[in-house]
Amino acid sequence: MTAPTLTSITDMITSYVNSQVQPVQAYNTTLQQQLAQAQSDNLALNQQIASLNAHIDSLKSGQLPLPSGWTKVVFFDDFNTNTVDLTKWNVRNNSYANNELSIDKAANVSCSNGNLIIQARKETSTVGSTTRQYTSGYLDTIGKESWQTGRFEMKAKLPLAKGMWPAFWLRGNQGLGEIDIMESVGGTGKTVQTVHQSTNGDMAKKGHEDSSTSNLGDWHVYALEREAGVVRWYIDDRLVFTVTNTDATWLDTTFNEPMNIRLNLQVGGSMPTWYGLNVDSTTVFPANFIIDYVRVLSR
Ligand SMILES: [Ca+2]
Repeated sequence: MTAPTLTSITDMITSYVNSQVQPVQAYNTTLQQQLAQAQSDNLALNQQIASLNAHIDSLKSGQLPLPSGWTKVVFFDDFNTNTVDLTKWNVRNNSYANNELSIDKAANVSCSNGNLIIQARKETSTVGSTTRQYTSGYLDTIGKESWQTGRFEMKAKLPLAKGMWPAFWLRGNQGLGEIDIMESVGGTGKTVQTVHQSTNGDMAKKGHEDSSTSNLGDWHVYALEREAGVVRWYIDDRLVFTVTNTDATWLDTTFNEPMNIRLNLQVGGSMPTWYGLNVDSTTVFPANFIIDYVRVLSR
């Protein structure tokens, strides 16, 4: 037997030490990576907490968060009242249009649990020589408040019953231009966004049909931004349609005046018929168009 040399003993010790140290170093590296990940996660969580706290503060103060670039609330109705605020809205009673099958009644417009409810009912109603089999509701801000530019928002649940025609729209105070922020026909699963040069006759229009929003019976925010030279439509902050004065040379001349807000629910009529989804015996009544809030923002 050969006696171990000093060199071989040193090699053995070095090898042994390395075998012990290397796993520790590897473990240390893993720990450093986990620490870095934890610090990153912590940073992200803190950012989320800060964002949620800001949201809670805004809710406590009665203000919804403002979208980027919009700094002032110039109109807001959260419908936290027992009845419709008549300083903000006109509620139509016994009005009707030729392109629908309902008569608008003030009794079909109410506030409950912080929401505005426009209810379509199957009931006979007569105004003058006109008798119809359905009633519904219509509000507007005519003569109260109007705006030429701004961001117009509504958070709402749409009625999905066949033949329902809820709408959130704008009309010029004097002219015949119309901007439909949101129209929908129950049963289509779609919303429609349109700007009309005129509602009288067959004049120009630009429109879009959006089918990318799932379950229109749940809460969604429908918004429209009108500024010089452009109109933008949003659903839940997703830009769905834009019209500029290059697309529509008549845009700025048509909407060169303040516009009032219209909110209504029609039963049957021209648009449901166009979709082949007019109201019929299978339509379930009552049907509710439920609105959490309406607001107008300025830059
Ligand atoms: Ca509300």
